[in-house]
Amino acid sequence: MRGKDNTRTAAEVLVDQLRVHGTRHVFCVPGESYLAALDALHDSDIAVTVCRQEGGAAMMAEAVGKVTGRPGVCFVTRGPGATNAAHGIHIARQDSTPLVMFVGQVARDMREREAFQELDYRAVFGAMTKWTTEIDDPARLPELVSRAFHIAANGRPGPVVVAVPEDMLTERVAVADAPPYAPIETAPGPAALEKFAAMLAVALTPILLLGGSRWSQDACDAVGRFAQRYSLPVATTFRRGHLFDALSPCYAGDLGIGPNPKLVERIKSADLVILLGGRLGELPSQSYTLLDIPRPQMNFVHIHPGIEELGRVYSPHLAIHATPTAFAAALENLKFPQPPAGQGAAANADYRQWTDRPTDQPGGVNFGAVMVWLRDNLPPETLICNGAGNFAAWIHRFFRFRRFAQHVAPASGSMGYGVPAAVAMKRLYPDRPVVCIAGDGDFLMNGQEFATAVQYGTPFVVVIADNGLYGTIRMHQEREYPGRVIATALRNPDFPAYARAFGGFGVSVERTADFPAAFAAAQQSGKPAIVRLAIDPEAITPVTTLSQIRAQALAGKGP
Ligand SMILES: Cc1ncc(C[n+]2csc(CCOP(=O)(O)OP(=O)(O)O)c2C)c(N)n1
Ligand SMILES: [Mg+2]
Repeated sequence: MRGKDNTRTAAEVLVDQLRVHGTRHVFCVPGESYLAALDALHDSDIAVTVCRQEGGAAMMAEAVGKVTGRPGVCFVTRGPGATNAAHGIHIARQDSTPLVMFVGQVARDMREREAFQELDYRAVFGAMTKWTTEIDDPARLPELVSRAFHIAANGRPGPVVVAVPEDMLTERVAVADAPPYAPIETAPGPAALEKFAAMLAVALTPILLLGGSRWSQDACDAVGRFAQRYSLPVATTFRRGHLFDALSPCYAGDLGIGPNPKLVERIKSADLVILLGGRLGELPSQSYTLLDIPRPQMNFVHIHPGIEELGRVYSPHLAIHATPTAFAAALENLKFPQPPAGQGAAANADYRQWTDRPTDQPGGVNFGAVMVWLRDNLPPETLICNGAGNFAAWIHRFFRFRRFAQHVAPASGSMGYGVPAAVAMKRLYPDRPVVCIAGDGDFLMNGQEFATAVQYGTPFVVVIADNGLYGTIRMHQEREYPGRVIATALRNPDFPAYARAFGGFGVSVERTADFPAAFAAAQQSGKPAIVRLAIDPEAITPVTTLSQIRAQALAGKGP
């Protein structure tokens, strides 16, 4: 509260800046290092979600940043809190997500003594963030928090860490609020657009790859219209399936782990590859084998909002420094000297053949059939959240994303993301259905946030593909060291009982045919729910079994 002398505590100034910049949600684990900030939140209209582990809190904030394009915000305490939260910071970095994390710091007069839980945040987070700072002077809070939001959200978005010493937060100061930050759009210039149109006009086998952040539903729609107008094949890169309507007649499929070999061939033999928004990192580039480095073998156009990404790995024939939102808007008015040859339908036929029907699988539950049931029965406003593991291969192959930000999952391949993301989505959009799809390993990495879901009465369904394995790693292990199993088997808890112990709903499914009823019961419970699927460990990918991988590896190794 402002005093008669027009002063506020630094903590109040800080929380007022969050409001100015449009923050609606804060995720936290409390600490004595930032009690004053918590107290300032007490009287604000910002919704606070108290979590069970800072990794969960940071991932929730990251998920908010991912779907809104505005910085997600979390608060954590010093040393152990901040290092727990590093998991979410790394995801924001790799996924280009705007995130601002505030860390309580020891009092200013104790610094440099290695006081209780003291860390040098600039040193610890320097390599992981776009910017890390510590605010000593409460009068500079409006300036520096404004800078944090601008840096996190603009160019290639990413994480910012702001340390706030405990004693600084309680100082009183008379200072004016900053104006709200606004996203800065970088638009393509006329010369670049002309060159782009000329390259596309003469291309015989062009393909458009979508990725990265700084998208919106409008931008996705504009790209969709453009692609259809010219029957241009469009693929989405790893974990960015939501950037293109999978029912579009131009959709060429998901370019991530285990993609359709025909899609890989189509890209390799394309005479023009247009990469809009993404970086084409290790996973979508198939371990950097798709495009030659530094000069791709085909004509290559790279459009990215971060100037530092253009020419970083690939030296493009045409580099355009623009946000996907601004570039998509420019596409609406783009005129071609002649329409390019359209192969959208052929690419889409390949995609449909790859994904229409689930593959055969060993065991009672066919996870592909479950995914096909979910895609056919969930309304398009459903948000799908997941972390990492082989189970996600079935999502990428069989689910069909229809809307922007419908898929909330880490391109960084980080386990443990699905449950926190689902909590965050349900806090943000209480009226939208949310489904978390998890592996048994993946789920327990942040399964404690199931308690947060129960605490806030945020019902969503977690579908756990329980194969009793860190399956991804077992798969690699069998390939590299066939038969020499170590550290990849899991003895799991009774997942439905776990759900019930937390105050949720739980059910186990042993046969594919029982899934629809179990899922319906989970939804109808009105509680956070777990549907545990008994997955045969042999069903390691949609196309191969563990035994086949082992046999192939043994055959290849020789005596
Ligand atoms: C935080 C984190 N730790 C470790 C890994 C390495 N890793 C990738 S997948 C995986 C196993 C996933 O197991 P599970 O969730 O059960 O899925 P499955 O592969 O069995 O389907 C591991 C350990 C990772 N990606 N992220
Ligand atoms: Mg598993």
